Amino acid sequence: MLLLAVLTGGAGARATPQGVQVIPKPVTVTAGRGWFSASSAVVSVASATPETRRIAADVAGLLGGRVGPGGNVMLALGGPARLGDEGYDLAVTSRAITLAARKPTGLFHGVQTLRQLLPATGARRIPALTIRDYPRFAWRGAMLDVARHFFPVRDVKRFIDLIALYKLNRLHLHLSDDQGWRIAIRSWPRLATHGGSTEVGGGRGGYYTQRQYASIVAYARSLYVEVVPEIDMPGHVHAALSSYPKLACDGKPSPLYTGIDVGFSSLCVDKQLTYAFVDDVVEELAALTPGPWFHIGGDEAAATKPRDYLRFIGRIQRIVEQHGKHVIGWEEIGRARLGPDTLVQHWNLDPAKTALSRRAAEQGARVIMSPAAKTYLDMKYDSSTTLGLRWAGYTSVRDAYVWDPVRQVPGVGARDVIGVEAPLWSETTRSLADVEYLAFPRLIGIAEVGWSPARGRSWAEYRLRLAVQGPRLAALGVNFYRSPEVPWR
Ligand code: IFG
Repeated sequence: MLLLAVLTGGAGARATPQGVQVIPKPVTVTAGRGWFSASSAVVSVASATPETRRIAADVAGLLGGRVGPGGNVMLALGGPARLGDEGYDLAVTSRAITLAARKPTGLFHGVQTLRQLLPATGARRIPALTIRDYPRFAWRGAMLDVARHFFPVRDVKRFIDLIALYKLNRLHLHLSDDQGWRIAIRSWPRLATHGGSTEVGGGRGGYYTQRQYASIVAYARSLYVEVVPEIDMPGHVHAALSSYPKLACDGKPSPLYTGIDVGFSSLCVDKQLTYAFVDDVVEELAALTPGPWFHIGGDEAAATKPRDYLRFIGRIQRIVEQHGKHVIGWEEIGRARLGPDTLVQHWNLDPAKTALSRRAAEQGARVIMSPAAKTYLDMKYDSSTTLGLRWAGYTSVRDAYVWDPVRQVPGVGARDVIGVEAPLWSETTRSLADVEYLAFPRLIGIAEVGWSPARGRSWAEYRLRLAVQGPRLAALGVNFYRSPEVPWR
């Protein structure tokens, strides 16, 4: 037993049976005997609702079987409180599969595990085992910057498909910035028609109609991903000012901007019009967003006087709350007095700025960890990476995996951290292929950081499991970076 304990990374750790290479690593995996042959699968659901029936149909599709009564694959709602809303119990024997969870979300996550227990190619069979699994953090997200470069609906839905495979449950859409405004607002139509008409490098840009945005939100929800919209304020607003010069303090018209500088634009804090504008935008976007959060940005407001920044952030928090949403902001909003249930997003390298996450936590806010040196997917992998930036340093596949969210910012500990999120800023990514190259495989490791227990996680063990994802990503046509750090299968 001692030898086994040593081999499996610590006394009492359960052996991960050979061949179980799931990412995120489940909380407990116990090997069984034999294999379940998927060819004879009939999937039944004990607590039939439209939602659980849809999941049953997904499982039938996955196993190449059919849905029917009295089957050998049983889905059921129920289970111990320990599973929470997102966890599941999975049992596979040579004769049957049972998957139980307290909520459909948990069943969905169990299905993602089943997907990975089936080989990418070859015999449709699953090793007998039992798994009890549930996430360490509630917030496990990715951010797509659709403002610097615009990505059409089909690209966003493809990105959602991929993040859902790894049990991520939040998609933060960075919908506005200096270079583009990407969501139609009926009461301020030029925001999209003018503000969305170009992008970094001068391309044709684009924007989502409200119907298209609603379809992205609905699609994400069908994969148990909640969309978080961001309208970045008071900085990062040049596209809005170019669309409506009266929003600028000097009221002067300005051409659209297609470069990649930051920190040069600001809404006019002194004008009442500014708050009417914010109220109209938040009202329309909040009505299209069933999720409880609205991200107000708040980063890099170098063109806003500090005193004005505090006043502005104070006022727009109330506007967001009046429209029934909880505020999220980049950690700079920690300078202001924060309302209840606020989330702040840590990203900076500079300790003077990361201290703002601590100040926010001291006010009761919870922190989404997006440390730039670990999670910024637009950072180059290494000097050979043509895409991406490097202001936060090179970020290898290993760098994106070997970190703990509760040990990043002094004074921001386990009780303050709600989870993790990996931003992909699109200054240098012009296509979905570019996005996939920078996001994969680093986003897979960040998904494990957000889901799996800290104890027992190690790069030496993880990189072998990641290697097995290679054929799966290839089969899905994902343009992932075959990092030399990983012994790809
Ligand atoms: N910082 C800016 C982003 C983007 C990024 C690129 C934040 C919160 C650098 N703000 O990250 O708009 O330009 O890596």
